[in-house]
Amino acid sequence: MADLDALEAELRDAIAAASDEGALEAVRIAALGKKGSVSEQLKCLGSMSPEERKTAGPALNGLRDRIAEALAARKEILKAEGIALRLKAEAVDITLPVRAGGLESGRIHPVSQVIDEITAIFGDLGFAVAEGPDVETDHYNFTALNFPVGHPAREMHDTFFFNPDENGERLLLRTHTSPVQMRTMERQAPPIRIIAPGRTYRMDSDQTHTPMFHQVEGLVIDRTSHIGHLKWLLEAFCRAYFEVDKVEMRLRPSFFPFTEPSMEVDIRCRRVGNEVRIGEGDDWLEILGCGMVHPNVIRFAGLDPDVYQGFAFGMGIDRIAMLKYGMPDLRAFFDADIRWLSHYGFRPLDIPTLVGGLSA
Ligand code: 2NL
Repeated sequence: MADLDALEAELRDAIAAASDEGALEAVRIAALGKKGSVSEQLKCLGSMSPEERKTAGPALNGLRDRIAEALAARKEILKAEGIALRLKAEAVDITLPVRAGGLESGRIHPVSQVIDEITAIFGDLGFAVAEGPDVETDHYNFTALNFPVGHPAREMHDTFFFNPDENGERLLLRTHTSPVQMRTMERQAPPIRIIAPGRTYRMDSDQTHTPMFHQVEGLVIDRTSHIGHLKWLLEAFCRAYFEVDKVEMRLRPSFFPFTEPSMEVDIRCRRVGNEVRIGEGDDWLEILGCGMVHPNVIRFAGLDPDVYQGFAFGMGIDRIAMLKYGMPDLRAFFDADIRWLSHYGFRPLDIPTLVGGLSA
């Protein structure tokens, strides 16, 4: 019989030296496998005398058990090490910082910028922002706004209609944001001070018209607001929006079904190329329409026109964006050309505020 102590020491060295589970398995086969060094010794037991076997048996069985134990222990260690190695190799560093300049490459679209500017101005004056659906009913887009059925004013809007339902009623794409004001009047009690910016749609497409465009309307309803307040408000708005100390305004009589009297507002300007200088020069620039809310509209909203009155105004956002920022072509607004946006767009963190400045 071989020197069992020497064999055990040799096997323990081999187990300790095995650097992965494959190498360890090779050591196990070499020791405890069918033809392994320990197994070969165990085979010798058969040819021993009972006397010899009495001491050799327990010694060999003990060796086999200790080696099996050492193999199992080493296997546990290698398994843990393997997992640790994989975790390290497959780790994803979720703490990676944002690439330098990432925020700088995005741009705010001029329409969004101008909506934010208008919101900052009217927000400061105590107005809330109201929203409503783009897909409207004939009632909210026309009837409730005092467009009589069959009235030519309905045709003026070049409306996109959906197919009629079984009752013959047609939904439509709103042609102005006035339905939002109507819905707000129905929902909340006066005093009401809101602006309604958003997308509007008309079947119109040329150099100065796109089928989808943007409007903002304002509405004030209480017991005493009058044209004097309206005029002051619009002047304050124009000064703030065009970022000038003075504007000169001109009110011209006009017609809208939902206001009476109705007016169009021009401001004094000088044109220099694509840009307009506000408050100087000999030109007049038409910038919005307004008026006192028609008693029929107040009544349609469920309010008593002998108690409540107010005014409303509306303007084209795309148009006043072009005027302020000197953009020559309206259609570029909706071409989704990244070069145009890089040129005319605004930096995301330059959020318009009255104290910080509307446009940086
Ligand atoms: C324009 C003129 C205007 C209104 C919009 C309005 C809304 C309600 C009641 C009364 Cl619910 N009026 N809106 C009033 C006057 C003019 O828009 O030129 N927009 C581009």
